[in-house]
Order: sequence, then structure tokens, then C-alpha cells
Amino acid sequence: MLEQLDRIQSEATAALEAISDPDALRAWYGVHLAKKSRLMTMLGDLGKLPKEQRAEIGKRANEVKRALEAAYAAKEEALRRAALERSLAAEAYDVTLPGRPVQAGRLHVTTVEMRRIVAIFAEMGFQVFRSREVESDWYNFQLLNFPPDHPAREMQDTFYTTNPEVLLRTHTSPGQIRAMEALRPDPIRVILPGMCYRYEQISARSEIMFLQVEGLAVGHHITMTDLKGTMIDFARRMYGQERQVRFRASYFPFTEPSVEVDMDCILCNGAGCRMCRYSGWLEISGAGMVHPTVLRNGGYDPDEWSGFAFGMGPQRATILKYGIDDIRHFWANDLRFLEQF
Ligand code: FA5
Repeated sequence: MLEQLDRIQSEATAALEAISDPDALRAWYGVHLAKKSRLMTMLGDLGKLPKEQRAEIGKRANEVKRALEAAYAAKEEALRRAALERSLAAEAYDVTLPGRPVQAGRLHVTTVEMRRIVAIFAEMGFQVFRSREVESDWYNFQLLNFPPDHPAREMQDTFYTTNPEVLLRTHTSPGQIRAMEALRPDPIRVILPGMCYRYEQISARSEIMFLQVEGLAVGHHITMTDLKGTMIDFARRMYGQERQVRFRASYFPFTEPSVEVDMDCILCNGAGCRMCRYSGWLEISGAGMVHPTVLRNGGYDPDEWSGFAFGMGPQRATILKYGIDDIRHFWANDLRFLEQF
């Protein structure tokens, strides 16, 4: 039986050496090491041998099994390496080929403009204060002096949720109250950029979703002069040092007095053109002195504190700056439009 084991080992080893592909290797395993192979059958039948032979034959049979298993594993690894080398040789990379160009993305034109606005106000000492887009009627209207049924509500309708108290903000002005609540009793100098929503007719100049940048300054001696200086400085830094700025009386429930801020048209320099509807002026912002009631609602005593606020819609100015014919291009995601900036 020992001779038989030697024969099994030498035959199996010789057969294994001749193998050069994985299918043949699998077949070899079936013949020489699988359950029904001669070797495994002998191992299974050890119990039938006379006691005195059992130990010696068993030891030798296990040696042969371990040797064949090791040889099998070595062959398997050798075949894997050979296959890898063949494929590397056959499919070698040509490092001299020019690379495929990577499509470089870019910032959206409104992001670029918003960042410029933020940078300009940062230089003037304004910090960015983030406030929520989903608001309550209380903050969006009532705390800003728009009681229910106030006619000024007609100017800004919005999208409501199933909860009548919860709505999408129509302007960034509720952020004024949020900023006052967070920062009182300190003086404030913040801007509040963000998305606003209005339920209104979409047109070349009006979207249902648009950006605003609110500004708020609250301090002990803030006057209309500070508001005017800030607006003029901003317009000149943003649109050119030669810009002229004018203030027109206006109305907002949350500022008193209220103004509209206009600058001379950047296209015709005030001469009058289609863009400025031949008036020579472009509106850039609503603004005013914070209404005493709003200061009080934010936790500041109007006998001691005063402030100014403004709210601009930078997309309308961007349209004019680049001669864009329709505000809807901003959110249409048409690459032909976006790649121009
Ligand atoms: C307001 O929203 C006030 N909260 C601004 C304000 C803030 C006044 C602080 C005083 C103090 P108004 O409704 O005019 O005001 O909107 C301000 C700007 O937002 C507009 O000048 C315009 O540039 C932009 N805007 C308003 N509605 C739209 C719209 N549907 N699409 C695009 N831009 C819009």
C-alpha cells in the first residue's frame, strides 16, 4: 500500500506539471484530490486496515495529501500570474496617447454675482447671517408690520403649506427679526442672502423663485445718511466708480421712511435706452430706516436704538449687466446659457 501511495503521488505530480490552463487544473483536482479520488478513498478506508498497518499507512497517506494540496495551490497561483502577465503584455497602456480632456465646470453666474456682493459688504464690515427659507406667517408678515388683511400683503403672495401658519418666505426681511433675536443686545451689521418665493406671474423679469440680499444695521446713532452712504458705496464698488445713485420715496410696512434706490443705467450711462425703459435709471434695492415697531419686535428699544435695512434682487441687476433677455434662463439649466459666463 505504501508503494501504491508513492505511485499516486508521482503520477499526480507528473500530471500536474503538464497542466497549463485552469480547466485542466480543475479536472486534475477532480481526479486526484476530490472525495472519490484514489487517495481520498484510501484515507476513508483506513479503518478497514489491520491495526498494525493503520498508523504507518495513515501517516504516509496524509503526507501525500498535504504535498498534493500544496502543489495544487502553487500551480493555481502560477497560472493566475501567467494569465495576468499575458493580459498586461497584450493590453499594455500607451502612455504617449494624449489624455481625454476633462470637462471643467464653473460657478453659476448668480453664484459669482452673489459672492461679489458678499465680498463687497464684508469689506464694509457686514457679516453674513443665514436665515430660513421656510417661514411662518408671523415672521414673514406680522412681525414686519403686515397684519392679516393689511393691503401691503397684496404685493407679495406666496406658496402655503397644508399648515396655514407655514409658508415659503416672500423676501429675506423676516431674517431681520431672526438676526435681531440672535444678536441682541449687541449692535448689528449683517447681510442676509438667500432664496425667496412668490406666487406671481412668471415673466422675463419675474420668477417664482429668486435671490435677494437683505442688509441690516442696528446701532445707537444710525441715520439715513449711513444708509445712503452704504448704498452709494456698494453701487460704485459693484458696478463702477462712476455710478450715480438716487433715492426715491417709497413705502414698505417695516421701514419708515422708505426709499427705492436707483443707479444710472449701466448700459447707457443715464442717456436712456431700451434696458432702462428710456428713463436713464435702474432700480437696485428697496430700503429704509427700520420701523420702530420692527425694532421692538426684534427686542431693541426704539428710543435707544435705530437702524437701516435694504433688500436687493441681484438677479435683475445681473440681467442688465450682461444683457440677458429673460430671468428664466437662470434656473433653466441650459448649458448653452450657463457656459457663456
Ligand atoms: C422687498 O422684498 C423688501 N423686503 C425689500 C426691503 C428690504 C425694503 C428691507 C426695505 C428694507 P420688493 O418686493 O421690491 O421688496 O423686492 C425687492 C427686490 O427683489 C426687487 O427689487 C427685485 O429685484 C427682487 N424681486 C422681487 N420679486 C421678484 C421676482 N418675482 N423675480 C425676481 N426678482 C424679484
